[in-house]
Amino acid sequence: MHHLGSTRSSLKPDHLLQTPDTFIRTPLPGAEGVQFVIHAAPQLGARFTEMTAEFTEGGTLGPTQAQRFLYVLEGRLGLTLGRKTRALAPGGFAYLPHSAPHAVHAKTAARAIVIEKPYQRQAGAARPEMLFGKQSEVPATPVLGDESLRVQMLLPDDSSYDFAMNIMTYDPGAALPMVEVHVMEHGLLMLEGGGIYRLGDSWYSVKAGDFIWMRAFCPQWFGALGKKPAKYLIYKDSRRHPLEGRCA
Ligand code: UGY
Ligand code: MN
Repeated sequence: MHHLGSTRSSLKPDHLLQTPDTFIRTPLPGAEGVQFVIHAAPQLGARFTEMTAEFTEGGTLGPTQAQRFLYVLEGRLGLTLGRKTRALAPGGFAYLPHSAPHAVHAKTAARAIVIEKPYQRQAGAARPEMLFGKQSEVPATPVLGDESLRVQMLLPDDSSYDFAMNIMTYDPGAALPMVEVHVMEHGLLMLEGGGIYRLGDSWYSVKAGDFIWMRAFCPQWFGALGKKPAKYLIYKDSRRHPLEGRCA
């Protein structure tokens, strides 16, 4: 089926909307039986990487020097940590601090979001701990008192961690209360439902499966449309001074 050159995907200096019809898969070193869709990377201007790892049954992913966050979208993964193995099913997630020895293997064909970021140390902050969880067990809090817009914080909100991973859920018709413009950058995967995303001076219809990258200070707003809630998984860097690492 030809799309005659049309797509909802769009790349602008301050954002990327990457829709599944434009995904290109690639193998990467350190993984066997895994194809990656790279959504965000330094080549784009991002200071982290975000990809979807598509595992065949038995596929493996080795360790990384950076911090790594895994979120299972489909299928079952096993995470080997020394002699222990942890199982991750859809909605299951893991945070692995930088250089944490581990390996991932697919118990079934599986898809997972993989985020990697070089760790920014902060004087006085404790080292971040390895962490595991299930999306369904993380409490949801109304955003600024709005019960129709809820946030689940998957990582602890303390200065050991230099990024946040949140799930935001919008009931149909719910919207961000303001256009946000902030120093943090975002990587966002639409998990369910859809709506309208404002990015810079552009408005896009977006739906489950779409990926969005927002550069620091990209004006952003979302309103949910349709008959079921819209849900997205969102990365943002956090709790570090903007000049950190930039002074000699
Ligand atoms: O936490 C955030 O910055 C979030 N509210 N941004 C967003 O959803 N685009
Ligand atoms: Mn934001």
